Amino acid sequence: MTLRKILIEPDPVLRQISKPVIQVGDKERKIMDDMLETMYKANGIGLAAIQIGIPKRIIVIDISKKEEKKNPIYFVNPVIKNKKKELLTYEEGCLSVPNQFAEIDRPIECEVEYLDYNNKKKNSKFSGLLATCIQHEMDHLEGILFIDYLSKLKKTMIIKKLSKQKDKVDRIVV
Ligand code: GNR
Ligand code: NI
Repeated sequence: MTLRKILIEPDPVLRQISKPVIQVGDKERKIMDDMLETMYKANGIGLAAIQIGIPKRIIVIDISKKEEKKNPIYFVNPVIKNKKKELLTYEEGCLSVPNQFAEIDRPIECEVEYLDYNNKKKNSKFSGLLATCIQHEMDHLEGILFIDYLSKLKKTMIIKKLSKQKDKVDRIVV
């Protein structure tokens, strides 16, 4: 497994639309292994492949707590088949939008069709934090970040802050 670098907004790659995977094979499994390692290291509960610069429709999620057994879920080519009208408000964060948080409303439950780690077709229902997380990750596949749901002013302020931090880091590196 290889630790990958997580792209940070504003990075145009994060705005790309990810492409479907034809079949889940060893190449895709290696990407999922790397994504999971990278996500755990960053203390995240989900990661989309585009966040490590790979524009494929691949997501990994693990919402298990530190003291619990790890419980990774792998999603390839996920499609939402059904979602509840009822919404859940959750304070979201994103590894590509570091240290910024905002309350976002999303359907409290959703049914998702996807391919798993072994290329098996699955159809499962998810609710609560898991449903929120899946929808957050599926937005990444379309180049959407949670800050896109905020007011223009809030979004602009966050992007400005992140750009400044990035400038600083770049200067140190150079
Ligand atoms: O680690 C993460 N936490 C989180 C919290 C609330 C809603 C969504 C998330 S996903 C995020 C990791 C991430 O950026 N995934 O794309
Ligand atoms: Ni994210």
